[in-house]
Amino acid sequence: MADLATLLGELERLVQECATQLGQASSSEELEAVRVEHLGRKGRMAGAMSALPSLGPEDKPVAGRKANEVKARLTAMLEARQTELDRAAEAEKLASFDPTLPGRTPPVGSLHPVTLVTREICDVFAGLGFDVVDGPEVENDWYNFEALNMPPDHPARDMQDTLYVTDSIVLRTHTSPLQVRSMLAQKPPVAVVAPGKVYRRDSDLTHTPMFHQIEGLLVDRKVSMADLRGTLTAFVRRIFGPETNVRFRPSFFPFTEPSAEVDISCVMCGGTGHIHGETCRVCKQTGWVEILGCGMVDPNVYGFVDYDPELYTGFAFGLGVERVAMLKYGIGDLRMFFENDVRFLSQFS
Ligand code: 2NL
Repeated sequence: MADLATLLGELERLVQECATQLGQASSSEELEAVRVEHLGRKGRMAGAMSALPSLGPEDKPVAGRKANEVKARLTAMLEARQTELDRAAEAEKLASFDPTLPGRTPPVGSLHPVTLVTREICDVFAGLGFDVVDGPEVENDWYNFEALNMPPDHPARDMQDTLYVTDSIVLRTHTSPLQVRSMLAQKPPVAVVAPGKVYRRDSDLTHTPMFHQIEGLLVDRKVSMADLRGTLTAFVRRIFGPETNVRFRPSFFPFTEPSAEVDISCVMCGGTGHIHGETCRVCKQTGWVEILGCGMVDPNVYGFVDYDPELYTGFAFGLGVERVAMLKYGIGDLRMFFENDVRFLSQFS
């Protein structure tokens, strides 16, 4: 016959010893070992309880109650110690790094200078009431040449200059076809700017087979050369600064009459031709740099889009985006735009 007092004593000792061991346990693994030793299926608790059946009938409920109480205390002790260990581990983790350090900035990328300049130019014209249009880069030759007063025998249509897809389909050589499409789609007044990629059969230090152009067109009653001069002067001063001077030189394009090329006072030397006592490399000492071509829309063009040339006049212009970007940012080499070297590109964000 087992003795109740011995059993109760054993249970109480178990609690004491568990407490001592828990104080020394310093990891989850050690904690688990303590739990198994005391509460496991073959542990000390189970061992002590094996004496229960041989207790007297009046002692059994007393021992049973004590056993439940001890079990609850052991469980609570184990949990409390686990929480303590978790906290200590967390504190150690926090102490091992400095949360006030700045962190690593991921590379976020930036817009290509051609994109930036395209947007800037289109924004200026949008502010003047122009619509921004786009359309196909592969064009029927009617839109690219015929409707622009360039008949089949025109020299610019030569295989030497144009990238042909078939006999009558080309990679657009300018964005003018977008403006032809705009005129076919609506009656005057039309005011559009057409940015986009254009293609020419040309490749050397200063020419790439693909480059970016922006063309503009305004057609209405009584549009004059003075409107052209005023609009382009305002535009140039918005892009290159209010001190920029402008001059118009007579020129020729098949789709405008009269035609002109526009120079601006050199962005590098301010029009003096010299910089830091040396001749300016940008304007080659002339004080001027060419920025765009323009003119009054040739009346022949109106015939192709069914506008009455007696009623309407208009102006048009075209410029190369890479060229504007080179002047604006002082980039000396056209190839920079196409190499996509991040050290170059990241300077324009
Ligand atoms: C340049 C300058 C230019 C145009 C483009 C144009 C468009 C239509 C009608 C008339 Cl739909 N003209 N565009 C006009 C003048 C100059 O580009 O340097 N081009 C080679």
